[in-house]
Amino acid sequence: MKLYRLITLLALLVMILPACGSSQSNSKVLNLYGWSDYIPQQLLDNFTAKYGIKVNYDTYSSNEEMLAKLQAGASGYDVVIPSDYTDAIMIKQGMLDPLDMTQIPNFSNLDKRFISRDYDPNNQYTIAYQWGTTALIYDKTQVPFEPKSYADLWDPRFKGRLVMLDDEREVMGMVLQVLGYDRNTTDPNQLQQAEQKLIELKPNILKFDSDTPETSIISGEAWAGLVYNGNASLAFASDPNVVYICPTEGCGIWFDTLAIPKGAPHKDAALKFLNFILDPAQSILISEEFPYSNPNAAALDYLKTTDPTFYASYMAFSGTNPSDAFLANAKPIIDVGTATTLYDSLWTDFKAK
Ligand code: N2P
Repeated sequence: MKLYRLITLLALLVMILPACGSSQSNSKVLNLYGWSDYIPQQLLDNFTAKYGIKVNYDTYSSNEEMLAKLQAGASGYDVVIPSDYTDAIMIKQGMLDPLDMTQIPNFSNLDKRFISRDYDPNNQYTIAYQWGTTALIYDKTQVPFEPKSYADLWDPRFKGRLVMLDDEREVMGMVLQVLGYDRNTTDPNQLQQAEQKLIELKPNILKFDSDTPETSIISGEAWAGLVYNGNASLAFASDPNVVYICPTEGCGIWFDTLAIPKGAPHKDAALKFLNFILDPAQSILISEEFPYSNPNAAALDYLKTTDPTFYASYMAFSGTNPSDAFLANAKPIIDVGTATTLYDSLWTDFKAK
């Protein structure tokens, strides 16, 4: 009799459990919140064609914008694309859901250099999306002299000719390096000096643009600036006179990731999407349209055979395939804890001036 009851109970559970999780097991929608100009529409269309899951893609232009929106209570997103230091913040604040790695077998396609990094040591919450550097770009046919350091950007001959990322940590980090300080300093005095130094750069700044700064270089309006590697790669693809260097002070290095925010309504779709993105044939679509550095080793192998011309240019350019010498001087942004609010307020103050 007891055994009979147990069997009945188990049978009931088997019937009920899938029903409880129905929105979790067969979702028809995926709400993606990611950087702008970063995920090819073709990849999203391929995902929809394969799984019948429609993708809504909302974009942001900085980690801070994404974080502020989620902290203000925006819910409903299934996948976000934070950078390393923002992962650290989100993990600390309990904003991400642990990943069920059994659902992401393509994780093994990643180059070992991009797993188990310090911001998420066991890849409990994140997988690598793209990586890259933040460094100095210039058009050698436009610049009045050959820039070698960030300090050169203050030269008055650059008046109105610089394009800068609208990225508070990268720009403040750059100025701190020019002053000889750590790009992740938490010292209020050093940070204040950085704001002053940044104010002195203002006459040279044509515009702040984190989405498509390469367009200002390509049009010739801007001659130099601070951009992400993918922007430099796009500029170089359209104008081979574009140079991208890690200057004497050093440059930035970053690792962008895919993660699932806590409370994501379509977690099943999110896991499918994470695995799909790591498929080599999908992953190379990213490199071809947005040439950052790709952490997917299997995808780069695939690219070598399917698109050898593009592969050769990917390997030859410092933006997509930085040399050891380039990387030797590259330092990441890290979470500065409570000093974040100081960075925020100095940046806001500077932008308002
Ligand atoms: C894409 C920006 C890449 C993010 N538009 C750099 N971390």
